[in-house]
Amino acid sequence: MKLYITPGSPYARIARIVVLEKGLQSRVEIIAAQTRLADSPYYSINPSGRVPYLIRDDGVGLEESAVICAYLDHLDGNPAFDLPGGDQAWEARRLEALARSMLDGLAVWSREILRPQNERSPTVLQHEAHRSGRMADLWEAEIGHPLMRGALNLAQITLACALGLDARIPDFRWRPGHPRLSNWFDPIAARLSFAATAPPSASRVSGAPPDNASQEARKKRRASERKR
Ligand SMILES: N[C@@H](CCC(=O)N[C@@H](CS)C(=O)NCC(=O)O)C(=O)O
Repeated sequence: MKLYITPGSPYARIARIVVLEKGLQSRVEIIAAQTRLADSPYYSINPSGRVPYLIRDDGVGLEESAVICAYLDHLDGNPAFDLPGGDQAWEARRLEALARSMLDGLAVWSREILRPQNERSPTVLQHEAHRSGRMADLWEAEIGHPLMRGALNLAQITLACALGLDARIPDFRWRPGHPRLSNWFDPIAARLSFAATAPPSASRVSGAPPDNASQEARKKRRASERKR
């Protein structure tokens, strides 16, 4: 199978984490796709141009991280990430939807800061910054839920991938004021599957326009190097 990803995509990261958690590394080849590029050769593989995208062994392609994760999880006939039984299923759905809602907002924010500075919308940036603050408050209250504490599930993976976007969004500083969320995140981020899929920081993203602050810092560094 082939799993198309980009190193910074949190949705692709969710699928990559499932590959590692399920021990599917030898069956799934991870391929970096070129997204958001006019005439990218990737569009002939996946016309939507989005990642993650899984090409199964029978050649059929699957979109959507949730669908891909469910498919990968069921390959061995022993799924680890299915919904729990009874009323807990609704709780699991509710929590996963909340995590995805936070992630969706952060994905918009991270996309916006990758645009050239003169194309970034201050309205969008502010809207997403405020949304992320409200969602961090909400999760500070929800993080004690038993489903967020027990065996790894998709709500936990999705929330951790959302919080991990602080590597890509310098202004997404969710830790202050959220000690319970912070304590929850650290051990999950230390898991092998999370550490191995951590996104590159925003400044290392190829083609990412440097923001004013880092441009200023770079100018100062060059000036002081010239003086030496
Ligand atoms: N709902 C989708 C979202 C996938 C998505 O938006 N992926 C982004 C990367 S984070 C993408 O491929 N963007 C490229 C584009 O929009 O052309 C999922 O869960 O897989």
